[in-house]
Amino acid sequence: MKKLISLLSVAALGFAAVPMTSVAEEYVFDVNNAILGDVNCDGALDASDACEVLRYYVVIGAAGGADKVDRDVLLAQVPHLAGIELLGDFNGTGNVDGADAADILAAYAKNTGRTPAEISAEANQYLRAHRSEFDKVIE
Ligand SMILES: [Ca+2]
Ligand SMILES: [Ca+2]
Repeated sequence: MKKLISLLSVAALGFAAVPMTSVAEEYVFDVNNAILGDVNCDGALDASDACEVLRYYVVIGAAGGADKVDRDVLLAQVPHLAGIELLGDFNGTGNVDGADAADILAAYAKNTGRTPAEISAEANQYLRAHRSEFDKVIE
């Protein structure tokens, strides 16, 4: 049921360029309960979302811009692409970049009272856990 809601929500928003199979398998997106910046759609805004925004930003940066990156490359290297495209523009500038990641971390700190050191440790833990995926992006 959640997968169906995900599929319908994304389809209703007109994101036809996103292959539905990928969306249905990887994302649980409820448009009524979406949290801006929660790009991995796990219901919480935290350091992992900032890491995923940075991953996306690195991929589009390597391609020379969001308008130049091959869609297949994005889909292969950015597992939370639909969430990033829907919820990643945290600061409302019209594009998703490193500033959104920084602002997500700042909001996470403000919302939770965590210190920069604690948040940095969480981000490092997330990056270590997903190291093989991030290494592919950097290669
Ligand atoms: Ca999240
Ligand atoms: Ca932005």
